[in-house]
Amino acid sequence: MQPKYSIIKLFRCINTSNINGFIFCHCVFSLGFMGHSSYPGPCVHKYCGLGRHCVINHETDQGECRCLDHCKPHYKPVCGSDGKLYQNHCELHRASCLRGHRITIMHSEECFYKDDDCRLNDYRRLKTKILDLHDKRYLGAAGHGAHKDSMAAKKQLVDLMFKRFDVDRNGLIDASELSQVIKHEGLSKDVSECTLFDLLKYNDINNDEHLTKEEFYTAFDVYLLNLPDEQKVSVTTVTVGQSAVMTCAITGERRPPILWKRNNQYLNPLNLEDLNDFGDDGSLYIIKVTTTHMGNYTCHADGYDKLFQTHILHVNGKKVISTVPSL
Ligand SMILES: [Ca+2]
Ligand SMILES: [Ca+2]
Repeated sequence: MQPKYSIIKLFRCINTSNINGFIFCHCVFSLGFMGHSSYPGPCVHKYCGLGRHCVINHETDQGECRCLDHCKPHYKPVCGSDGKLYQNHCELHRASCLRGHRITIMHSEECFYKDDDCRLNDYRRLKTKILDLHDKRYLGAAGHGAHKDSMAAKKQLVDLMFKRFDVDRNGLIDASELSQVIKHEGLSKDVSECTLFDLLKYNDINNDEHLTKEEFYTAFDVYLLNLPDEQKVSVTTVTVGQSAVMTCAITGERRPPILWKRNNQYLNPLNLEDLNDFGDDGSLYIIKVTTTHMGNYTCHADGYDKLFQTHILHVNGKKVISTVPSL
C-alpha cells in the first residue's frame, strides 16, 4: 500500500464554480460518501481565480493554481477586452490565464458587433425565422411547430436544413452555399442587419470558413441529450454525517450546464455551504449530510427542463464515528 498516493487519489478537484465573480475551486474527498468522514485536502477552499483551478502537486502534496486545461464547450459567447469573441466566459478567463495578461469581459453588445450591425437579438430572431421558414415549407402539417417542444424534432429540422444548405454534399457549408440560400429564400430583404453569413462569423468555431454539422447544431442550439430510461430515477442512501454525491445521468455532446432543483427551487445559484454543484461534471455534492437533506432532487441541462432526472436521497440516522481513515 502507498498511503500518500492513496490519499491524493481520493481527492477529486472540481473547478469553475462561479461565486460572486470568483472561480471557487473545491476538492471532494471521495471516501466521504464511501463511509468515512471528509478530509480537508489542499485544494479545499483554495481560490485560484477565474480560468484557473487547483491541482494537487504530487511532489509536495500542496494545491497549486494552474490554468484550466479545457472548458465545457458551452456556447454562450462573450466579447473580451482584447477584441476577440470567446465561446463562453470560461474560455475568456482561460485565455487570460494562458496568455498571462488580463482580459476582461466587455458587456456592451457594441463590442460584439463592432464591425457588424447585426445585434445579438436580431441574430437570434434571424435563426428563429430560418427554423420556422424551413419548418413550414419542408415539414408536413403533422410535424409543424414540433421543433419548439422537442429536441428530436428540432434536430430533424436542422438536419434537413443542413442537407439543403450543403449544396455540393461535402458535409460543409461555405459562404457561396449560404449566398445561394439567401438568394433562393429572398432573405436579403430582411429588415434586420443580420444575414445568414453571420452563421459563419459567429458559429464557425474553428475559423475555417466552413460550417460543419456540429457547428451548425451549435448555431441552432441542437443538443443531443440522453438519459436512459432506467436512470430516470436514481436512489442514493447515505448516513448522517457522510458526504454524498449525486451525478446527473444526462449526457450528450456539448451538453449545457446541469442545473439542480429541489422543491422547485434552483440550487446552483444559492451558494449554500453544505450543498454545492462545484465543477462542471454535473454532480451535486452534499458535504455533510443531515436529515434535512433527505428528499427529492432533480437535474436537467440548462434550457432543457423537459428531460430531467430525479434523485431520491435517503438519509439514515445511524451514528457514524468520525475518524481519520486508516489506509
Ligand atoms: Ca458544401
Ligand atoms: Ca468551421
